[in-house]
Amino acid sequence: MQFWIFLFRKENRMSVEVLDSATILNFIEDKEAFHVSVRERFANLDTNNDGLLSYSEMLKELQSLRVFDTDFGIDEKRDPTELDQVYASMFKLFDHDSNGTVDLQEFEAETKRMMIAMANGLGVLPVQMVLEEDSFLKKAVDLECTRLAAAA
Ligand SMILES: [Ca+2]
Ligand SMILES: [Ca+2]
Repeated sequence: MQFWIFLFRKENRMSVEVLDSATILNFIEDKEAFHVSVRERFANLDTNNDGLLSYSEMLKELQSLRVFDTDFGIDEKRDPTELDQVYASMFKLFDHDSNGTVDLQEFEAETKRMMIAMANGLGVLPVQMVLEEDSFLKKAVDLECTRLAAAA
């Protein structure tokens, strides 16, 4: 099963942005910008500062995200048990070596994989999306804007 995460939360500021696959791929290819964003989010999630994300630390993040998956379409209402299973499977996706915690390397690798999958799904036609201010996708859009401004 393939999960797509669109990072937006009700309490955060949002904006509507237009993006296409190139916007996302350029962001990932800008290794420094991508790494800094990933590290920032990781640090926010790692509430006990041990350099690892436990299931409960990740759960808070996962619960605040809307989960889209390609099998069921957009934003299906699910019962809590089913959601727990979705969160557990998502945690396993991140925990590559199955040791019960997600380290920065695993977090970055999986975030990158998901964003590439998202870019492939978007294709070349730009789409409008509602993005949370501090989401990875918004950062990708901001970077693209800076790039375009610099080229102009
Ligand atoms: Ca931790
Ligand atoms: Ca691990």
